[in-house]
Amino acid sequence: MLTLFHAPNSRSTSILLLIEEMGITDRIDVVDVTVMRQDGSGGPDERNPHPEKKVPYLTNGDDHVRERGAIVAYLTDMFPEAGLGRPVGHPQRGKFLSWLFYYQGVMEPVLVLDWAKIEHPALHATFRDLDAVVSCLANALEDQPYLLGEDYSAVDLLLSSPFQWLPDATPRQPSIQAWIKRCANRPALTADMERESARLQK
Ligand SMILES: N[C@@H](CCC(=O)N[C@@H](CS)C(=O)NCC(=O)O)C(=O)O
Repeated sequence: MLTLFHAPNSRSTSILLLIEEMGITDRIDVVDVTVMRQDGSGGPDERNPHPEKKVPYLTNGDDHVRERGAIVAYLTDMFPEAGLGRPVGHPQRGKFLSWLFYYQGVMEPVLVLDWAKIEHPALHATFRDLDAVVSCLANALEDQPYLLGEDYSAVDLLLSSPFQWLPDATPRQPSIQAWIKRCANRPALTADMERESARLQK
């Protein structure tokens, strides 16, 4: 059985949203855990098997998956019929994986460094900067509504997620703003928020 270790209003919320989008809520057991929050509240939860007590963390029997990009790849590969991934053999498999790894390896570090106002030539040489991330998104969205073309996919969900949380970080480019809005207007997002608030009230 698949189990997702989740903390409300955190990075694992995007995985909850993915599960909702994929229509696989009945295939995954969600366990709410506490995590150490950046404001000092919360704390590590003994029930969370993540080696650093972070979320999200997905287990499948003895196997486990950490990092959202990996969890997205794992679930979309496991449930290809949901249509949100690009399985092995699909002509967009490379683009799909590239966006997932770009998010994890470049985009999120750049967003955090920019938010923390940290600059260094070595960081720039490795990751470039926010302008480069914004151009990368703008180029992809120049003549198509979603990162992979006409259809929404799990990479749209993951790469738009930081802007749902940090609206102030939203780039000014109209194509990016329209894309973020399209991703935010998904019915699954409303359903996901309702589920999340129901869990919080329990
Ligand atoms: N790179 C990881 C980041 C996971 C992460 O940092 N999650 C935060 C919640 S937003 C967490 O669990 N923090 C608790 C801690 O640092 O102890 C991913 O994208 O999955």
